[in-house]
Amino acid sequence: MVPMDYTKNPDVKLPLQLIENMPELKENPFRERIVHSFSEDPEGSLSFNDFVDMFSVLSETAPRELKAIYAFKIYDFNTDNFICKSDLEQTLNKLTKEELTQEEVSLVCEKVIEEADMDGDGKLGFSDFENMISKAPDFLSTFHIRI
Ligand SMILES: [Ca+2]
Ligand SMILES: [Ca+2]
Repeated sequence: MVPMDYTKNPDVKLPLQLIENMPELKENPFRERIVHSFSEDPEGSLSFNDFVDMFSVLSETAPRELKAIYAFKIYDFNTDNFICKSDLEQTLNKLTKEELTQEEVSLVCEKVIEEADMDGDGKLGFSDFENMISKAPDFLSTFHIRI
């Protein structure tokens, strides 16, 4: 889909469906969220630059801070710039492949928020989130692409 001649700066868009099915992403439970976090349109298609950005952040050598920023965007399902209990529940359901009961998921999420919520507003802003991932580095392992 990408033309060989890139000199005229063509407007190439890669559709979400094509990207999701790439071998690097298709096993990732967050693939749709990941692609949407880098996309500038509601359909989730990526321009060539978006595509390059996505793989830079996903690469093992990307700085931790950058991964944290995108992890926050990816886990913020309703895009209100906070990670609330329902965002965490959706995250956990994906991470555990829905092996936990809803009650267990709910309890774990309450516990996570209780421990990470430094300013006590009941939800996680970015600095709360950074605090959480420093205690539970597994949250960033989503970004390890399997090749
Ligand atoms: Ca949210
Ligand atoms: Ca908070």
